[in-house]
Amino acid sequence: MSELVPEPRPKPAVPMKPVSINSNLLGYIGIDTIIEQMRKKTMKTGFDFNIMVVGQSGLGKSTLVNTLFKSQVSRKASSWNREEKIPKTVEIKAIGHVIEEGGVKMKLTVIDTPGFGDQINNENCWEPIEKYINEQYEKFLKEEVNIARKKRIPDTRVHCCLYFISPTGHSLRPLDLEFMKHLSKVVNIIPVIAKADTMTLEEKSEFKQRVRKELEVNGIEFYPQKEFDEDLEDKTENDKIRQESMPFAVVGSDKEYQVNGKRVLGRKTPWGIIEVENLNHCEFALLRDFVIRTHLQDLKEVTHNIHYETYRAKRLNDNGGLPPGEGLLGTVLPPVPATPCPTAE
Ligand SMILES: Nc1nc2c(ncn2[C@@H]2O[C@H](COP(=O)(O)OP(=O)(O)O)[C@@H](O)[C@H]2O)c(=O)[nH]1
Ligand SMILES: [Mg+2]
Repeated sequence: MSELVPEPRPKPAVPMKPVSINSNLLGYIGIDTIIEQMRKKTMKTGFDFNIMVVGQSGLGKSTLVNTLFKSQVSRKASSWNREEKIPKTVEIKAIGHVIEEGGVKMKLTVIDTPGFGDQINNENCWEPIEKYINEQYEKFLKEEVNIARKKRIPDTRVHCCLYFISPTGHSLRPLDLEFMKHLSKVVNIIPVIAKADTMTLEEKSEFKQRVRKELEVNGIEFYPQKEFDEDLEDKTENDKIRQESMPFAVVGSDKEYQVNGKRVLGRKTPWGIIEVENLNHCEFALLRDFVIRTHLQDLKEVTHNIHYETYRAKRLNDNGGLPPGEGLLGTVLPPVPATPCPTAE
């Protein structure tokens, strides 16, 4: 009997080291080059990422949008130069910006919303926000069921919703609880404590603890949701975030000051400058890193696989299994395949 000799394999375009003993024995297949292939694809096409800011009027939502665009996220994007005073936000408004780093393009869109809770009757005041979120799912679904569907569907779905909490030091308002309860069913909610510079360190730490407790008691699932931890590593990492970091206490500003010879984003007070991106001063940089550096892909996946999927299933059920759209009823259409979450769109 002749000995089994592994066939010579074509040399991979990107040589990578075999990772396990098994692959050593069988010869190198090149499965691990998928990472490089995905990287190249993402570099070519780029990706969309959409953040929404929601909360009571005057909590600094519009300021934080500017902070995000002016901070290190987009220093590389030279065209951002919004110096004018922020007007009161009166409608839902999306501000988009293409940011490029290391050859990868991200189209970051921040959706600014008008404050709520100012009216005498605040009943159902989450409806316009929920409507906007669902409209984006509907747009995506319509594109998906289209016979001649685009190779890459533009993604306007809200991947993460920053919910601004007033720095009262007291309990959450019933309206906050109601609002988050409704929204957490349709979108990834990340609670943040606004204007953290108005609290002392002790107040901040106590308030963070209290908010966590109240969210738990009221059964509000914020992101990263426990039930979607995929393995022990996820669980350990996310437990720490859920039990210690949340809700991030942030400070926003779009003004720059000179500190130790460096220009920094900050708020000038009679006692000194609060540096927005300094971790000793507030948790803005922590929040930004959490959303962009460590959890961006997961936020996109949970949006696609959980929130969008729930919407899609409900929509198709309501329509007797047929894709949505009045004109489509009664027409023979191909089945709607569930698309995998686009890693490299
Ligand atoms: N102390 C403090 N004031 C802030 C902060 N962020 C924004 N502001 C101020 O709060 C006011 C309302 O801000 P704005 O961004 O329009 O709030 P929005 O209604 O939530 O969009 C403005 O005067 C801001 O300068 C912050 O982090 N700390
Ligand atoms: Mg505003």
